[in-house]
Amino acid sequence: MQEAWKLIEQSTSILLITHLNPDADTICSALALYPILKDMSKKVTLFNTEKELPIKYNFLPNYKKFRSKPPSYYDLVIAFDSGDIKRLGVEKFDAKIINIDHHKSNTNFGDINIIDATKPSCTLVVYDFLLANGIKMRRDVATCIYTGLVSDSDFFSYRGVDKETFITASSLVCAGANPHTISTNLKERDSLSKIRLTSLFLDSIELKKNATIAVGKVLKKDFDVTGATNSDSDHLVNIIISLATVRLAIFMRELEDGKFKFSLRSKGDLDVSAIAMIFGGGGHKNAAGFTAGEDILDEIINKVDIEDV
Ligand SMILES: [Mn+2]
Repeated sequence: MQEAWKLIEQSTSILLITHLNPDADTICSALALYPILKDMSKKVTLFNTEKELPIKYNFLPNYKKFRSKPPSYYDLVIAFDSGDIKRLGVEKFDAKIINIDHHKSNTNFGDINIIDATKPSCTLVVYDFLLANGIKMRRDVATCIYTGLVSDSDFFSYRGVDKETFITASSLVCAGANPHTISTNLKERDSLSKIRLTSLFLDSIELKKNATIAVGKVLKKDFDVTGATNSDSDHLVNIIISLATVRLAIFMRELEDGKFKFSLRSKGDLDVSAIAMIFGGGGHKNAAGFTAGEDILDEIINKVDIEDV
């Protein structure tokens, strides 16, 4: 962490890069570091390859400063919440990379890698990074770190949330993060399009292997009909893992090229990041994803060994 800080101090123009289909965690990790680097008089670009970012995060400080084009010159890249370099949507960088993440499957693609798979969010790795380098917590930074935390842990419910998490959350609230405001912004700003997409998804659900596996999907045309955006489908996999008998949930979203983005969720010891890695993806033990053709669905269902419930 000190080495990475030194690298930041030596740099003049820094690219903060977030992953494809950005979620609150990747966005908030970059936004947490942004004002700190600006205070150090660095030139800083908040970057995501996507032209239109999810509107629901626009309550976050500096969110509108995100750009979809990198500057012509930068001498340091900091990547957030991305298990591999591919997920950033950029082939190659002409500068050193600091890789900050919490995915167990991280490929250590950076020149410096700050990976802590015990953390429930990447923003908490950023939190440790700031504290390790003597940065005092402040309201705008705490708001971003707290938002990434509650979003990625589904409000303190996933694996990796422990005593330490609550101590950190408490210090973030002390620094000015407002749990109610953040929660309202994350949970109560949905579009009707999202609810209509959810309805189409519910009709697609199928149960397999004695109802231990649930599969549901949304097609390109479902987005066209409802007007929903990609991020409007982020919650769908959680609906099917909520079924009592289900131990593996498979959500499929059709992409422009006809392939599918697979999102997997599991309960207990079933390690879905291992499954995702077979197909070139990655993630966490109970939440992972990858991209592939529809035909590999049967392969997963046949391969996965789930004893009868
Ligand atoms: Mn994350």
